Amino acid sequence: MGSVTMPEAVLDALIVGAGFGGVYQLKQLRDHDYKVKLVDSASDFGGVWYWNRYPGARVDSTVPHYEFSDPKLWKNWSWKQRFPGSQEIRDYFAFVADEWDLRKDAEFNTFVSRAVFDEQNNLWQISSSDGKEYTARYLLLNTGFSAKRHIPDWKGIDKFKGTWIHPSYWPKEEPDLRGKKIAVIGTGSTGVQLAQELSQVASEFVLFQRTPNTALPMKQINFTEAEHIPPKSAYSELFQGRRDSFGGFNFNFTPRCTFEDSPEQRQETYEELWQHGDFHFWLATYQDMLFTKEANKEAYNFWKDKVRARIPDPRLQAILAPEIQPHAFGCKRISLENGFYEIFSQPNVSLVDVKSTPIVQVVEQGIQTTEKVWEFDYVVCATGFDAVTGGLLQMGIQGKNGQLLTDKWKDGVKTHLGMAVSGFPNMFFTYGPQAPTALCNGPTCAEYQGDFIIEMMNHMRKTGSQCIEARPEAEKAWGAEVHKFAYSSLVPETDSWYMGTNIPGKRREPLIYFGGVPNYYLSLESCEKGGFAEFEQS
Ligand code: N01
Repeated sequence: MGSVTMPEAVLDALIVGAGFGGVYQLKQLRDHDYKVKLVDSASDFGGVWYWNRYPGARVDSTVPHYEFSDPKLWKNWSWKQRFPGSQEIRDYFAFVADEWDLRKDAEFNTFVSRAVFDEQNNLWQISSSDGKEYTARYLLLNTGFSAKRHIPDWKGIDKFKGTWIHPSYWPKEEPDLRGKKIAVIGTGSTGVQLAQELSQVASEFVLFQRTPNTALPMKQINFTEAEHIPPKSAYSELFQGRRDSFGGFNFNFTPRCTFEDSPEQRQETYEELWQHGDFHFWLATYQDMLFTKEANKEAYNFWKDKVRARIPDPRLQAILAPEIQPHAFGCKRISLENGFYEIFSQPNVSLVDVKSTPIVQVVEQGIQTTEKVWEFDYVVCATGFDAVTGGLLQMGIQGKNGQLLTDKWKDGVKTHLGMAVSGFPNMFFTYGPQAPTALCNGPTCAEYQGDFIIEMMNHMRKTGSQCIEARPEAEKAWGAEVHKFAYSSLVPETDSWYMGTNIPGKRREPLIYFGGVPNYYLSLESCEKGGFAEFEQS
């Protein structure tokens, strides 16, 4: 490493996490001659897709945006569907691991339980829960936003005689669910996908909903060998275009405000977005939809009418698509559905509105609400994650002066560029708090943030420096930027994991950078061009 020599056992970087972020960094850092190792608590590559094996699990970002931009990969890989299922994504990761020859530098079944910064030597001392030790100049955390599951502390879960499952711990040996009584609690992306599948095999299927999802039609497409959409000849341009799109895809908000159009034009625009499927009715709609209540309500009303037309029972209409808007449309994660609203017309399906009949406790036979005891063989608890920060905070990270990351963030998350923290030198994370994260297509974020980290490490190697740390004033300015974008929108008014409100007691604050990929990209670029002066280097 330039003028700095390190003992043989010391790594230039330890990467934690084998999803898109970690895999990209492993490949790139090795190509730049860094000594690097990747660890993950799972048994293979895939990150969140290693864990998400529940029936119906599929990505709701389209390919080819949802893959790496390296032509060596995409020229030799063809997807079967526009929105691939989780097994196909795991197959993709296996293919990438072979093509990029990643396995020799990966250690699995390794959960990082402690990481301490050694100020004397500017090195991270990292240990795993099974006693392995690593020493690395850089600690690169790619643990994603859903590494820590959330199960509400209902009384009696241990008393349930059936099988209780959190979907991201889906049993590897597939349970035989045919003819069983099954509950799904939660109507996030996971709950919606599970409901679509499990309602087809269960003798009785019950969905427990607290908040309606405002799901949009996915419009899945099956590809054939001959018809891969878009054609591969368009890929290079398409990958290039991701940086100009708010969500890191290839589309942007319609550059008009809702009421600039006549009612007829508006209906036409909405209809077109609707027919396109994907996230177009959310992230390609009128540019004021996420910012003004009237525009937001107009979009909600269109959604509500479309959905109600698919639900014959007025009682179910009122729960699934209420007359009064339940929250700002699009300010809580929207799912893409495939026949979700039709399942409620099946005789074996019930919907429980837990706002009017809350869950009281779990009992031997199933779930007791204020109304009755529901009996089940299986309860799938799709209640989400201690999202965005939980995965980082569970690793016992200790920076300068013995400060724990949990203490640093106890009065609110502080980062620079959503990737670094003052007081925690040589530590960078991707797809975490105060970055576009959940609003950005995963591989786009993995590549842009990964490139920034690699440029930063190259810069350090060139200058012969060993320690890089976000300046407190840069961190403060970034926090202000994150808040500025969030509070100009309707997002902070809406309860969701974007604001940390899904976890009882968690601080309410914007966890995501809402400025969009183009603005974020400019911030990274300007930091790089300025010689990383927003960071103290020594
Ligand atoms: O989790 P969630 P998820 N009593 O937090 C309910 C990504 N993902 O696993 O809305 C009753 O969204 C909770 O209710 P409410 C994606 O980014 C992607 O579904 O808080 N209900 C909610 O309905 C996604 O956003 C894909 O009122 C309770 C549900 O549980 C993120 O992961 C697939 C409750 C939790 O929903 C997380 O999704 C899967 C309680 N005490 C996941 N506590 C794809 O790409 C919580 N709930 C398709």
